[in-house]
Amino acid sequence: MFCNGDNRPPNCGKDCQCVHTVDIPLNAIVEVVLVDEVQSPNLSHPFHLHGYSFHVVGIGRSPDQNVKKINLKHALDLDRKGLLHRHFKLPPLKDTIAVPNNGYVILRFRADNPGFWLFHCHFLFHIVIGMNLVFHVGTQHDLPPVPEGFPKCGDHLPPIMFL
Ligand SMILES: [Cu+2]
Repeated sequence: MFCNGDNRPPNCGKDCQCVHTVDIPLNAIVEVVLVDEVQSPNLSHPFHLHGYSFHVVGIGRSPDQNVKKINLKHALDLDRKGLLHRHFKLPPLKDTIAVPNNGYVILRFRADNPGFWLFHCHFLFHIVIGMNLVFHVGTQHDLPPVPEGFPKCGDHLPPIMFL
């Protein structure tokens, strides 16, 4: 079952388990804003993207000293006020970035590599509780053809022996 923040499978229930996918058109410019809403002291989630390097155009904590804990709503409010700054002069190119504890990070990349790409926190104990999703870039039509002789499901099963 596939899902995302706006769509859950019907009758999936409270503990819904589904593959979180975000569909992205091929060659789109993608901006991702990660916000650390559930702060643990001294823990910054190292987010890793497969298939791409991304530009880190923004990183930081809330400039509002009265805000003790950042959340998505606060980050969006800051962005509407122009207070989530983006730096476009030589932004570092990375495939992993630590989201600052009680902070945010803003990434951008051009989606020019079609396929299904995992985007996840690199702590295994966070992967298993769902801190990951799949960027689905392009369509099946955009994928290169499968090489001739490429193994298929079942190719590596041992032969059934008849006595
Ligand atoms: Cu994490």
